[in-house]
Amino acid sequence: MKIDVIISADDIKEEKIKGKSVVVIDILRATSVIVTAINNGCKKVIPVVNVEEAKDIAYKDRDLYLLGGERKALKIDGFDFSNSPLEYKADVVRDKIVVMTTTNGTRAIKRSSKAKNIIIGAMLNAKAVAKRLLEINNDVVIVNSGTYGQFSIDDFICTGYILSLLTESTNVELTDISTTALYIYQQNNDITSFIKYAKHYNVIKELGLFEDLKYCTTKDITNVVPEYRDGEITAL
Ligand code: 3SL
Ligand code: MG
Repeated sequence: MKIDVIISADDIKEEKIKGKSVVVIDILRATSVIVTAINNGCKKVIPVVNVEEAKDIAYKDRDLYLLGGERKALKIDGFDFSNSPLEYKADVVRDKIVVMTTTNGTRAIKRSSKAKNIIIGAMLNAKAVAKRLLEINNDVVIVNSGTYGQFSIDDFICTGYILSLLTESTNVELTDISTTALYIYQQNNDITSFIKYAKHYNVIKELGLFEDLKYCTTKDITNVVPEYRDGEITAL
């Protein structure tokens, strides 16, 4: 199994992901939201790029669809939820469809559409994601959503964690960037201390969202592995 890493949504190229199994990661906070919503019984998540597109879908049936996401890390006008995973509780998302637009995470998912499989990964479900990749047994590209086209430490350390799980269980061929992600994780097992260097960690902290940071950096609280297919994210 060959494993490569892409460092931001802007760096996704068709030739790098075509036929590969992609894992999209945006631990702060889009993929943590998706994993949480699906884990809490949401029927599906529809990621879209624009706010207007999201509203057009949701306004077809406001009882069924919920609008979630952010711009500049804040709730969007007229939306039901911000991009805080803690808002996506079972009593509000069960049997609903979440239409979601975020700055980096949902864009990374949409831009990965030429991959063979698109798995949604976070710290919250990292072990389950690694297990699924072993089952699929295809070459892997871990797409870090990054932040505004830039490399993001938070996504990279989660990538390192998934790589550590894969290398424990199978023979892998790593690119230099995959080796670096694995090494950084191995040297910084206490990810909570290391992640504090991430710019976006500090953006969320300045908004007072400490509980989001604590939650999004928690390892393996669920076995749910959401997959994006035909425009929708569901649990397999
Ligand atoms: O860019 C994204 O997709 C978001 O997850 C960013 S934020 O953490 O909600 O600001
Ligand atoms: Mg992010």
